[in-house]
Order: sequence, then structure tokens, then C-alpha cells
Amino acid sequence: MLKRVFGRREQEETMELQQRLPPGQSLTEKFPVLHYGPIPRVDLSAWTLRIFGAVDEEVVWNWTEFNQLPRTKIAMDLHCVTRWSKFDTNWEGVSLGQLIHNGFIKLKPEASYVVQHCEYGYTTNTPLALVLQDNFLLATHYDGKPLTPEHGYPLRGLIGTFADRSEPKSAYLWKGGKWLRALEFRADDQLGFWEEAGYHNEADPWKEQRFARDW
Ligand SMILES: Nc1nc2c(c(=O)[nH]1)N[C@H]1C(S)=C(S)[C@@H](COP(=O)(O)O)O[C@H]1N2
Ligand SMILES: [Mo]
Repeated sequence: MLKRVFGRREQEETMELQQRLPPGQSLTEKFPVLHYGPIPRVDLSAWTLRIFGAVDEEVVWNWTEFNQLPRTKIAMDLHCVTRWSKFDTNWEGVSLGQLIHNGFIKLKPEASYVVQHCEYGYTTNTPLALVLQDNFLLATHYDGKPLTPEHGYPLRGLIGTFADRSEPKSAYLWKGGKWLRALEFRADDQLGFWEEAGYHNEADPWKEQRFARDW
């Protein structure tokens, strides 16, 4: 609604006043596509999501099984390290925190970090605590429709910020892997693709943690 009445600058000022615009970011109305490498073609009949590492039992869900897990809808603001932020985006999928809380995934006590493994070997790592928060989602739908291929169909990790910033931690968008195929729980941290390339391991947009060092 706001969008039809006000222009981009006005919306950006509103978000800034509401303290929803992280430092160094600007508002976009588009949904830019960013990734390394090609967009995979996915055959749902062969698709699986594997849960491994520091878990009591490894789990492999096929697409039908994955869709029977409890589902959630959330609205979030997204922040990309390339300096765009997109506000009030609507997502649907499965909450990892809920899966663990409800015993669908049983962690070993040493599990402290998670690596998201994606098609073609893209990885991104986070502390376990971050992806247990409600602002991390295993997302299947954006804006009421299945994800488009370029945004991660059929499943992506997604991290953002709630409008009221009710979760203590957020991260730039690269901490959500598109075309997600496995979650690895680990006792120790292991840098992912962009983290290995010099991006900040914590990636908190409110602290402007873009790079691991100042070049
Ligand atoms: N599998 C995979 N996931 C990925 C990436 C990638 O290269 N491969 N890039 C990340 C980066 S850098 C960003 S900014 C977001 C972009 O998500 P979008 O294209 O939906 O805007 O995806 C993240 N997830
Ligand atoms: Mo990115």
C-alpha cells in the first residue's frame, strides 16, 4: 500500500525513521538475484534434504516427506551485503528451530554450528543459535508462490530481520543458501563459500560486518 503512494526515497526515509534500515544500506523495490554459478534444474522426484553430522540419527527427507513437516509463514526485511535492503517480504516454509524443538531432528550435545550445503557445492556457515531463531526459515514460498528457480527453487535457507527486530541477531542474505540440499551440524565452525572468500563470518547487518578485514 505504502508502495503505491510513496516513492522509493520516501519509503527509505520511513524505514530509516523506524530504525529498520541498517547502516550503509538503501531500499530497493525490486528483488535482485545474486549468486555464484548457474541456476540448477531440479527434478523433485530425485530431490532430497539430508540432515547429518552431530545428530543422533541422520535424516533424509524426499520432497513429499519434507512437505509434510510443520509449516510457518513469516514476514521479514532482507539485507544484502551489496547494499540493498528489501522490506516486508512474505515467506512460507519450515522453521528449523521448530523441527528441532519438536524432535524431527535430534541434535547431539556438541552441535554448535550449522553448514548449509547447496547444489554445486555452495556452502554457508552459521552458529546453531542463529538458525534456531524464528528469523531463519527453510523457505519454499515467496509472496504466496513457490520460489522461482533464480531465488532458490525448491528450497532455500533464509535469514532476515523482523520489523520489530524481536530476534537478537540477524545476518546478510548470503547466510541463506539457495537450492539447499543438506544441513550439517558441527561441533566446530567451518567457513562457507563467501566466508572463505573474505566476507565476515558473523555478517550482522546492524554491525555492518561485511568483510572479515579492511582491504
Ligand atoms: N546456492 C547458493 N546460494 C546463495 C548464493 C550462491 O551463490 N549460491 N549466494 C548468496 C548471496 S551472496 C545472496 S546475496 C543471496 C541472494 O539471494 P537472491 O538471489 O534471492 O536475492 O543468495 C545467497 N545464497
Ligand atoms: Mo550476496
